[in-house]
Amino acid sequence: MGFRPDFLWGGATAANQYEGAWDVDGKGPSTSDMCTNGTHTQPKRITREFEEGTLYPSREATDFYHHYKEDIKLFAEMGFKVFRLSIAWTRIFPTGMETEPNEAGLAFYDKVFDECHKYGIEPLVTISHYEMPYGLTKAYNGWAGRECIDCFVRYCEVIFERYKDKVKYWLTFNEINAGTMPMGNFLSLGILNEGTTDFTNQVDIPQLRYQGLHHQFVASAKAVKLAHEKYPQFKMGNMICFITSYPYTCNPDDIVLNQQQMRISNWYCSDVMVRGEYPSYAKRFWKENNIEIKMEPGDLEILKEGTVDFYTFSYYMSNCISCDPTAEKTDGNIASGLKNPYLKASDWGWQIDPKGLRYTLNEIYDRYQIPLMVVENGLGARDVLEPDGSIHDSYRVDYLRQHIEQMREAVEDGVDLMGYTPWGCIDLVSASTGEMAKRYGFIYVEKYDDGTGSLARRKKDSFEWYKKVIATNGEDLA
Ligand code: BGP
Repeated sequence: MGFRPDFLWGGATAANQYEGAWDVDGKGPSTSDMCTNGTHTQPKRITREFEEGTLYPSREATDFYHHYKEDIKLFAEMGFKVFRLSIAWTRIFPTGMETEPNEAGLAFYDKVFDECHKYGIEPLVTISHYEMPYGLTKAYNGWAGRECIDCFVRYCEVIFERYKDKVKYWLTFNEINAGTMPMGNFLSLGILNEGTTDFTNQVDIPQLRYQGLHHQFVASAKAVKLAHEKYPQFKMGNMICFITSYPYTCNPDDIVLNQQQMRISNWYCSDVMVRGEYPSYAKRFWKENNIEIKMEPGDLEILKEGTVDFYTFSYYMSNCISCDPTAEKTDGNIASGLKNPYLKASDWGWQIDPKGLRYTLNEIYDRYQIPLMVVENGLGARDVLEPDGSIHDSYRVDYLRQHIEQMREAVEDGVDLMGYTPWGCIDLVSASTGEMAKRYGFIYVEKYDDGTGSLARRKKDSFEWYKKVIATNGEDLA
């Protein structure tokens, strides 16, 4: 027993947090380019126009655009079998509405994929990871507009055809279920309602969010169907931000409340994408929340025809759900939850729960029985760059070790697990706060919250550790 011999060890990144070069070679502004930086306590802002003198961390990020050769070489040195990255939609279609793609943008990813293959690294591509053309926000209020479906499908047609011999694994939308949470408005759906300024406190119209999600489901299913018909070698996946929650007590009210929470925030999207239809509980949820999904003839058929081949998810933390309004709260990934007295939390209040990963893998596999992949996991922490250039991140090694141990338990429980790509394998900008100080990487990048830094890369202690983990296929975690 143990991880399968062809287990896909690697790391994960996203264009909007890593690439930089936000206006280079014809790239258009994306939704993430409109976000300022923030901190744990000071929310980042969404600006409608660029403000002179304001720092936009995605603009330069950690500049993969000009460092891709160096970075992929370092990934290869760790022994990566797979590298998860996303394509910036705005490099290919700067406003999202062009009919012809931007050749310079396409050429960049050709070089990146060629570089990966040089080292035998398989790219795993997220088609839209927390960014879309800001032009689509201005024109249609993002995914609230049905027009985005055709724009997305056109984008997929172009990249599928261009990279058909270079990319086999594709994920349509990063953490698509972010759209079930208010923060997902701009982050994941490009919806910017009148009055929104703060990223963490957006003006929320659930009707628009769930309608936007419907459009994403249809767009995703169309892309999957196209891939299956034209490119049988492709493997198409969904991607869910899995926020495992537990009932705070055995009070049946807590149990039922938690079931509802798990359904809407975790299962709703994957039930559609894996089973090809809305779940039985959707109708009541829509009714009780005054949501009316407008569908066009053929939508339900498309959902049926475009189901994914494998299920991927991010897992960082868990939280608790209670009907007691006085229960103590804590922060978390995209949404906050209740404090679990049995768990410790990161400096950003995300509760660390390795066993929750085993539990989650089993729950997902029981439900769908298709191959799974953990495409994000990791510890956001403040690293210290020592005067001699070393970074001693034993806390990160502890976190990852405990999660890999629990993945192995899940494999022994019978879960079909394809691979593991820890988040931010090289330091990049935080999605929730826009900070550089919240680091996840095996590789440190000299870039700081005030926008300064040489962008030099340095190996952290976790680099050598992860290299050994991969070399032993997860046997040696010491
Ligand atoms: C996930 C996102 C990533 C990423 C990660 C860590 O939700 O898919 O884009 O950034 O979380 O979150 P943060 O950067 O907020 O620490």
